[in-house]
Amino acid sequence: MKKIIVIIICIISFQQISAQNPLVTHMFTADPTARVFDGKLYVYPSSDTYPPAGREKEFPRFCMPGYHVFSLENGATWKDHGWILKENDVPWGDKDTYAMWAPDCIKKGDTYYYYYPAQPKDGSAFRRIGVGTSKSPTGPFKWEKDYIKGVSGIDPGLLVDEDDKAYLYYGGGKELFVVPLKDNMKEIAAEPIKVEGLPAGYKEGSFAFKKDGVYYFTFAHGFIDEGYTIGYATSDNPLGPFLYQGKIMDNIGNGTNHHSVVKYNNQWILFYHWWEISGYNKLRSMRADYMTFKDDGTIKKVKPTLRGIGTPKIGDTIQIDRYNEINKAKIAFVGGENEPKGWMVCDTEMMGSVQFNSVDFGNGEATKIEARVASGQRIGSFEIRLGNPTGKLIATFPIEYTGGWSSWKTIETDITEKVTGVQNIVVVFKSDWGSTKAVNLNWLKLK
Ligand code: FUB
Repeated sequence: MKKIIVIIICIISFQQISAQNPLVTHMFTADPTARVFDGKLYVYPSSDTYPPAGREKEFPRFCMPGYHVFSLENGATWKDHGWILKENDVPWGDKDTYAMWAPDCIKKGDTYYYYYPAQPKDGSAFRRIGVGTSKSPTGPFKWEKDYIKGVSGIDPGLLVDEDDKAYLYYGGGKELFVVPLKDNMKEIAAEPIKVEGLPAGYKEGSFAFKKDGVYYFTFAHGFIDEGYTIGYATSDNPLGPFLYQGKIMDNIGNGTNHHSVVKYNNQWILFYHWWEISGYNKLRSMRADYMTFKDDGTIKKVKPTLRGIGTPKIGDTIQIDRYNEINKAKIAFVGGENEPKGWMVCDTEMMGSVQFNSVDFGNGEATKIEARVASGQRIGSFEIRLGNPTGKLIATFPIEYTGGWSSWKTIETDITEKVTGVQNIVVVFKSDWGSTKAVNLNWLKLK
């Protein structure tokens, strides 16, 4: 199993990082806390990795070496800014414990405060919470020499209110906690209190935000009969008590689902994690999907999608296998010695189609479209249409033999109509009736 996962990661480690789900494929990322700073979207996840050689038996649990930070560039590409903290650089932390669980980062004034849990070397708790400061959202951070006194637990989630008062939510177990912070953001201003009003059961992943004067306290919640869900409760006070409102996301498979919520470009987004690359729930990958509110302020349950968020523009890779709709076609993970590809659309039957929403054609500058294809036959074509499988035809690719079903080639054709604005595109596969494989398709790109 491990070998397979290693091969997959090697194969995809050269891929362009795109904004479809999972958000990045060159490393395992979990517990994504998303933040918008000065109009730009950042994600602060934890990272999962394999246990170090010889220590495999110690790590049926998570093996988490530290933190990267990512920013969304041009609305469609995640930039990895690299390591901002590794476990052995925690001033107060025990060495080689791989215990860097879910972090958060928040801005107050012109300073960024990064909060993270780690295992303390003084043995005083399972996890303590440390903090570092920076003048940039991507660091470097200056790490405080000691952990925040009076707080022990996991999953720090920060809220800075409109009056500039800051609150730290944290914990994992039957109870979660909240504590106001002093102005310096590094010390507690009162004794922590239990977050009141939450349902029974295991809880973790505290994350709070404010909308229209209402405090939303969101948390991961394990129901005995249902497994791990994301729930939320509301209050008119950041310290509670809260009223449980229901689930934001149902259980999507056994294991954890740590999340955060952010408003970016006037759209609310839920960040969360799953493990589609590894197939193993301790090697996770961060994801994002749009979230909406009902008129009464309650949250509509979010369904996980492959498509995720973001709007590819001219020059961006459109990962068509991260589809909104698929009909008479499938997707599969694919690799090859010289061909890192990730997933592809395959088993494309006659009149099969795959739809990918929100592609930005701008003011109509795109005149050509590229496709990464592999085909073991030469009959037929595939078409690019707008809106639905019979919508306006804007481009046609003849199918050509590329050397086989895993011999990949980039081909190009003209866009025959001027297309503007954000459009949903549909690829329609045409071969002869009875054929179950017109072409394998990896990605598209407007030029
Ligand atoms: O990633 C380790 C732990 O798993 C986090 O702290 C929890 O929220 C859960 O996602």
